[in-house]
Amino acid sequence: MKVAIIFGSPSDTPIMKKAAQVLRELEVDYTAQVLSAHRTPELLQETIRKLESHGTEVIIAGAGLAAHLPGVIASLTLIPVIGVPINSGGLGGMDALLSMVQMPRPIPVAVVGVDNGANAAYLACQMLALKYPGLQARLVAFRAAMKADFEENTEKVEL
Ligand code: RP5
Repeated sequence: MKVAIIFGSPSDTPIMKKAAQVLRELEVDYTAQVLSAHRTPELLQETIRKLESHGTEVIIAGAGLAAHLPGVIASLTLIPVIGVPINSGGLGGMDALLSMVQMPRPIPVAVVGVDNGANAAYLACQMLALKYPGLQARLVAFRAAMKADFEENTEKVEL
């Protein structure tokens, strides 16, 4: 099982690191690269062809500002694309969020919250868990640990 993380600029790195960390924790192989829909359009197209031939199953694409990267990727492939809208200044991430979530039919992009690289990875893992029982078991264990941790911490709350 393979996830490709693509993001539009080195300045997006801190947000996309959160996705990579979750994938590592859940033992999912991933590749990561910086590619731009407007700065390197030909290379982006070439890369998507390569990712398809290498068996990539989900793409996580992060971008800020006009944030057309996930939509352009989705137009080039049938691999599901999860967009991470990034707050790169300007409109505080609302620009990127609306750009991704407002993809015209029939080219959808699944979108997580602004700067929420971790959630993009969790969603990618849940998609892959439909096919990979080992990953499904890891997600079940992760959810159980999260619940126990939450219950333990909420018991300790004092006002
Ligand atoms: C987008 O423009 C990138 O995804 C980044 O979020 C934003 C700013 O890019 P830089 O000017 O920092 O390279 O394409």
